[in-house]
This record gives sequence, C-alpha cells and structure tokens, in this order.
Amino acid sequence: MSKRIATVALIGALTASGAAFAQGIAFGSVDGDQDGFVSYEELTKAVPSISEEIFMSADKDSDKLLSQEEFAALEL
Ligand SMILES: [Ca+2]
Ligand SMILES: [Ca+2]
Repeated sequence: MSKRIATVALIGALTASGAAFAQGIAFGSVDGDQDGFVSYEELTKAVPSISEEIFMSADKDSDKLLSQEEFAALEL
C-alpha cells in the first residue's frame, strides 16, 4: 500500500516539474476530439495536475482553447 502511494507521488512530482512536458506529449494525443484545439478538459485528462492559470496564460487569444501553437508554448 505505501509503495503504491509512493509511486503515485513520484508520478505527480514528475508531472508537476515537467519542463519537458510540451515536447514530451504530442498535441494529437491530448486533443481527444481531434478538432485541432486542446480544451482545458482535454489537457487535464493528459495532465491532471495542471492548473487553470497555466492553461489561461498559454491561451493567448482567450478563446478557452489551445491551438497547436499555443500548446507548444505551454509553460509548466
Ligand atoms: Ca479538442
Ligand atoms: Ca487560444
């Protein structure tokens, strides 16, 4: 049990510190409905730890969706 918790904590730490995240996750795999944009919901499915603030700051045109370009510039 404690080993399992440690593993989950480790994954969380890796995700939270993921400077290489944008490079490590393909846009197409995050864009669940393949409409060419990543919504906050889609992003949280790929990265549960991501905050809405980070999403908003990456969404340059404030349409609540990340284009491929905005996604690439995502800072975590
Ligand atoms: Ca989408
Ligand atoms: Ca946008």
